[in-house]
Amino acid sequence: MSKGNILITGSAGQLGVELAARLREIHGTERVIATDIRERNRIEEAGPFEILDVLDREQLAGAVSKHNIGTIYHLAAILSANGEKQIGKTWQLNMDGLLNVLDLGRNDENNPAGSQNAVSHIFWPSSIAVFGPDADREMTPQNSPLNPTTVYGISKVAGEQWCAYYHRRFGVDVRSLRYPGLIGYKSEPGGGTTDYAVDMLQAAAGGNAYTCPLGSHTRLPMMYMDDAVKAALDLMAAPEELVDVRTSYNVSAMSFTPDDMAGVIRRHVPDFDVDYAPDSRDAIAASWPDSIDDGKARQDWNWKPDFDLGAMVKHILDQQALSSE
Ligand code: AKB
Repeated sequence: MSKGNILITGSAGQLGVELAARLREIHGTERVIATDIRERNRIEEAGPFEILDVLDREQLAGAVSKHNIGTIYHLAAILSANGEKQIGKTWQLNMDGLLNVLDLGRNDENNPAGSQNAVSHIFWPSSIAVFGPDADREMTPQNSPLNPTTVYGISKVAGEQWCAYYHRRFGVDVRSLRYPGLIGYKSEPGGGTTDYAVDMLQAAAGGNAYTCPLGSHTRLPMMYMDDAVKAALDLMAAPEELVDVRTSYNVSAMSFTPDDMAGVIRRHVPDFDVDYAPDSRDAIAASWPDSIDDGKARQDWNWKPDFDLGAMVKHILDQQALSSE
C-alpha cells in the first residue's frame, strides 16, 4: 500500500459503502476517511466520515492535507438514468469533480493542497456507458468506438481521456475500470439503468412481485459487488509498469437479461412474479453492449471474477434470508 491514508468520495453510494468496509478491513478503520455530500449514519458509525462536496476544491484540498491522504477512490457521480433528467448538473459534477481530484495528484504549484501533499494513487470508475450503438454488441473489445448516447456516458468518455492526459502529462497514477451494472444487497443503487437487477432481487427476497423497467430480453453485462470491490483493489495493487491502459480497463463477470435473472431467482423462490413495463431506461440499455471482452485486464493484472449469475443470486438470497431470521 502506498503512503498515507485513504479518502473515498461518494462513500454513501452503492459501491462506496462496500468499498469503504473492505478497505477498513484491510488497512484499519482509522486510515479510511469516508466522505459524501449526504449523511449516512451507517458510515459515520463505522469509522471516520466527513461531509464533502467534490465541487469544492478548497474543502477537498483541506481534507487531503488534514488527513494525510495518499490514495483517493473518487466515486461521487450522477449515473445514467438520473443524468438524463439533469444534464447540466451531471456534466458539472462528473467532470469538475474528477478534475478537482486529478489536480490533487499533481506534483506542482497547481495542486490546491500543495505539491508536498500530492496524492500518489487515484481510482476512478468509468462504465460500459462509454459505448454506444456503433460498438460491437457481443464481447465488446477494449478499443472500440466510444460514441455514447447519454450525458453520463459522454462524461465517462471525457473522464477517461482526462485520466490518460493527467497520467501522460503530469505523471498522476490514476487507474480506472469500465464497470458493468453492479449488484449487491448491502447498499442501495441510485439512478442507474442497471439498478433493476438489485430491485428485482430485493422484491424476491421480500416475497413481493416486481415490475421491471427494462424489456424481458434486454441483455446487459453485470457484476456482483464483491467482484467489483476486488477488481478495484487488484487494479490499485498492481505494479505501475503492468497498468498499460491509462484510459480505463474493460472488466466483465456475467451477462444476462431480466428474464434470465427471474428464472434463476425462481430456483429459490418458485412463485416469484415479474412483469415488464419498459421505460426510458430500456432505450439506454439498448445502446450498451450485451457482453464485454476483458482480456486486457486478465492479461495485464490477472483479473478474474468469482461470481456468475447462479452463484450471485444464491449468495444474495441466502444472506437476505439470514438477516431476516
Ligand atoms: C448505470 O446503470 O448508470 C451504472 C453504470 C452501468 O455505469 N450502473
